[in-house]
Amino acid sequence: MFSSKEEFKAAFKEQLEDRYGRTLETASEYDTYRALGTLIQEKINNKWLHTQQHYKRNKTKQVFYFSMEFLMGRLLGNNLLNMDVLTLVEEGLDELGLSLSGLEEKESDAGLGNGGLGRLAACFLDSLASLEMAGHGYGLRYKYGMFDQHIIDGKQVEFPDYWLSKDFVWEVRRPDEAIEVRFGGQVSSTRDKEGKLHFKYEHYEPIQAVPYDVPIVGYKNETVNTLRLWSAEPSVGDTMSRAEKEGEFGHFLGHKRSLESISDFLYPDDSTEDGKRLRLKQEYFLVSAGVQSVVRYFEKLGVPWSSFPEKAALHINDTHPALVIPELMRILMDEKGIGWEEAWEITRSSVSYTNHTTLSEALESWPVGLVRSLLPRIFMIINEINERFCQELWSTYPGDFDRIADLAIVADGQVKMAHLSIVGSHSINGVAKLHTEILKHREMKRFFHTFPDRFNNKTNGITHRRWLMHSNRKLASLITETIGDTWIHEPQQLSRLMSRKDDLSFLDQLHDIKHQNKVEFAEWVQQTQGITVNPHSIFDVQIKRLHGYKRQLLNALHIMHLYNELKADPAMEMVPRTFFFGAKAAPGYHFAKTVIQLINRIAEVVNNDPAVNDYIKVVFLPNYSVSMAEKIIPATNISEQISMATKEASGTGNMKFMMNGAVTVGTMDGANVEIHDHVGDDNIYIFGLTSEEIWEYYNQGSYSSSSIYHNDERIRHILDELIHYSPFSKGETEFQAIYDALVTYNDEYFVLKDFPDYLLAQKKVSQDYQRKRQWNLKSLVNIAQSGVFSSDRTIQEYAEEIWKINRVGALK
Ligand code: 26V
Repeated sequence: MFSSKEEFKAAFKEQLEDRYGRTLETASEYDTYRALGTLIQEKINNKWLHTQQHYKRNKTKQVFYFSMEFLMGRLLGNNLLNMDVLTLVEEGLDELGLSLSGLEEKESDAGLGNGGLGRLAACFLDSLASLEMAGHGYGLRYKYGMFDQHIIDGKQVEFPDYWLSKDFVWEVRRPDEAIEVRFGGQVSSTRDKEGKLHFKYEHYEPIQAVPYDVPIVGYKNETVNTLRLWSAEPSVGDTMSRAEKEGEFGHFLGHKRSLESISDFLYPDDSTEDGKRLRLKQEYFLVSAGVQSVVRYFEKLGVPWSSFPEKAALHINDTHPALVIPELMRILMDEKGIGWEEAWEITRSSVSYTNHTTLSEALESWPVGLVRSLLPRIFMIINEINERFCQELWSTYPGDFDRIADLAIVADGQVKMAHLSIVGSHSINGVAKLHTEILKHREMKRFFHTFPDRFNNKTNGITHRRWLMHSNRKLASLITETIGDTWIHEPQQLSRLMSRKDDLSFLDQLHDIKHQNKVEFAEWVQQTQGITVNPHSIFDVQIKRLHGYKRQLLNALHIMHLYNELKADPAMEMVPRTFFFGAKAAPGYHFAKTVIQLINRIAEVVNNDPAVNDYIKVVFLPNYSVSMAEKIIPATNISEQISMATKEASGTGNMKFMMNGAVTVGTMDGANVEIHDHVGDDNIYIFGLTSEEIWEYYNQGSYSSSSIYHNDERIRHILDELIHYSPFSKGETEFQAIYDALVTYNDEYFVLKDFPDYLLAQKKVSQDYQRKRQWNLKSLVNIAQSGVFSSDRTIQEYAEEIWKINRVGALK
């Protein structure tokens, strides 16, 4: 790398001049960002090449993590950190009169994901490389990532995120490794002399999948893995012949456009599955390109097919890439001549599946007609998998029609992707203990009964390199000064901070860092939003997708209640609080959009009322993203994790906040349960119904939100303000839908039921926050106990128990 600052500065200037034709004086900030990025990329390339060679030479088993989403965020800072040149580069730039953080802001966020599932994939890649494990990501190179959210007149408006309009300096296009993916057409079969069936696939539409590789740099080691993003392009031969046949350039261009559209954009809806043809095309495009490239690599190793599972693990991130199963079967049988039984054994032993949601509306199923016409051969294979599976069930549970219909992969004219994923893999995991228990004993109960050994838990994690070392450098330095740096490689060593629990000066230092982070964040809010916030107020933050079950509405109703209280009693004592929200709603999710509108209306009312705005402020931060999360999390006091119990599979934001010393207000849901186990009752504010209580209400059918409305004066007051004339409704009817959901349609997510308990928890927060020492101790305990939520722990578990891979060890 660079042996000194001087060497770096010289190389940097040379890069700027030779590659971009600019000098320090004439370069724009973007030029300097690009020069720095490409310079670092060149340094990475060497390690990248060596890592690949090492894997090949040693025939190392490799993990291929198939995911429709990789929410990478920015890579510059992370790569500098992992290459161990962050400080050197920062100081070098400083001497040249440039600020690293300024340059970092020039990089666009790679927002190729919706939320938790996509960000988890990104954290996993960082951990795999940092643990010196051979694991790569396979995804799509969407031209447009997650939409840009603007708030106009208090409402969400979506704009396309053309993130590639600026060069993505980290990618390397590899046209020579392009792969053909086939859609449509017909399949015919013939029998040879031995009676073996052969399938012929004709009249299909070929599309080229061109890989763009992004290096994934391990922390201070020699490992550089690959995130391979596939982009759709017309197949050259096919377009030439079409142009000739049709003799018309216009047709040719139209055709080219329609092919390329496959990797055009990320579907921005993570709440409902709506069976769009283009989405299925995207899924198969990723899967087919990915599996073919794995097979191509495997064949070069020159080992027998039966050892495929010892050389490759194919992991599917939710059911979106579940077609990996029939695609691998197709290649093994149709292209490599392997018989069904052996192909099935190889496939099942190689594939593993993570489930990320139990929400039935998000479970994927595809109409049979669509799968058959778009993927005729794949459909035949899925049917055969289904037939054989149902036969097996019949011999285990003879006559149990109900069970077989319930478990079938193809039923009611639909292909059920979760069923395909379970039947075709050797491991199925949930993402937090509670979630896995719900899968085993409720949502997938019958499958668990059939395949008990396949189910296991892998509680999610987050990379402490991005989410602590890079985003909160002051805190990371204090930790290292206090307990040394072993925690960096073994994050569970953070628990050694507990030895400082009675050390007042240490607790003060923690407090000071939090305060400085709040001041910096407040400045950013002032500059970007034009809102003045008081850094001495409690920073109370809810940042995540907007969804009914996540209950941003509960938070909003709490603020309305505080407002009402302060208006009724201006002398009321209140600890000042600033409520921050960041949330995108799926474009077609009207209810979620109405909640965004309500939050913005509350902000308008509260922030403009001098009678309250010394005590309460509300800030809706538009266009929440990975890089915004990195700014706000270090400045947070209260982490809102208030989903209705049973609904949030895990949550990972909860872990990021904890690691940065925020205290959680949360329900016993997802990984909150495990956070509570680790920090204990005194260091988390748990409220609300438990999962058991919720099931009890379901069983009894005994929940009545309207009786709560009628009996709780506070709730009635707030809800009436939504529909009658009030500062919040301004006499308009837009919030009627919220009132109806809560009162008329019996409050699907138990918002009203949990409201009183939530209020009590928040009261306690305000009281406790004033006792500075105790509060700092809570913050300390959260940091000290957060090590277990590093994705390094999660990845070690996947590696040992699912993928059966080891650390590769130092590459030389
Ligand atoms: C769902 C769908 C439905 C079909 C159409 C496209 C689409 C795209 C994304 C999704 C994702 C829903 C699943 C998800 O993001 N789950 C979240 O996963 C996190 C990581 O495991 C976990 O922490 C969150 O609790 C869980 O909601």
